[in-house]
Amino acid sequence: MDLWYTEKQTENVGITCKVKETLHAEKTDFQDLAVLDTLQFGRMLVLDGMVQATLADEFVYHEMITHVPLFTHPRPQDVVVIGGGDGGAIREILHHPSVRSATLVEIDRRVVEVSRRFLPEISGGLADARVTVRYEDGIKHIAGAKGRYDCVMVDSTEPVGPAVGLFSREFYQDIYAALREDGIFVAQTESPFFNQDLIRGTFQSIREVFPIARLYLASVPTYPSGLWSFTVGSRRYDPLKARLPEKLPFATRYYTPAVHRGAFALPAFVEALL
Ligand code: AG3
Repeated sequence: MDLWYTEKQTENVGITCKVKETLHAEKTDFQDLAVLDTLQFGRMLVLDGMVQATLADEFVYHEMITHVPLFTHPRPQDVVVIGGGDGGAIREILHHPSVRSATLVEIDRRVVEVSRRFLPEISGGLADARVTVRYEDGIKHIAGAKGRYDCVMVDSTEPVGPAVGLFSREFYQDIYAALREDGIFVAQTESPFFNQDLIRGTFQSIREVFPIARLYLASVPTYPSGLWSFTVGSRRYDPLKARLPEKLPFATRYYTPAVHRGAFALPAFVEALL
């Protein structure tokens, strides 16, 4: 018998993958959580019916959410990830030699535990001595962390359920305050095809809070529409003017200095949202 999983991405569009095996499924205190083994994309983490990461394409998202801000900042030392319980962003952050602490603030402990068990390729970095995992509300953590971080990354789910507050202007203000005076922040901000109001709204708020606001893009096949956006808010360093190393100090599969620069070249319909 063939087994297929469909994520309904909008009212009228879905992505459907043939499933080899359902490795795990549960209802946590916060959301539905599942790990599927798919034929096309390998193991896949699904939260509330939405694909968060697959072994085949997670490198795009995790390299782009981390290396763009971390190579923009000349010497990032203390980094925090809000959400991101799969550990993919942490894995990439740890490649940066200047980083001395990487804190993961995940509200749902089960996402971390299940990722550790079924997705070690993604979550492996969580065992590193520089990493602290805190199971708490990211909004409260940021509100209580004045001037503590060089970089804040918001690696959230969509703005439904536990992640709603992570897309608010008040939260961006608290992030500004949680950063050192030259700190930089990045958030995943959804699809420019399907989430135009969200992109417009978050960009507007981030621009009101930070002196520098920039949007960039990357191609993630398993996310809605396949084209994904990230928004940077920065207190001093402009990711467009970053002095990037000619040769990276570690191996990557998507991020390169040329991709960094190119990711900020926006198609006209995206530019028009800002
Ligand atoms: N967080 C953003 C995933 C959003 C995908 N949306 C969807 N499938 N409808 C990814 C977290 C990875 N660490």
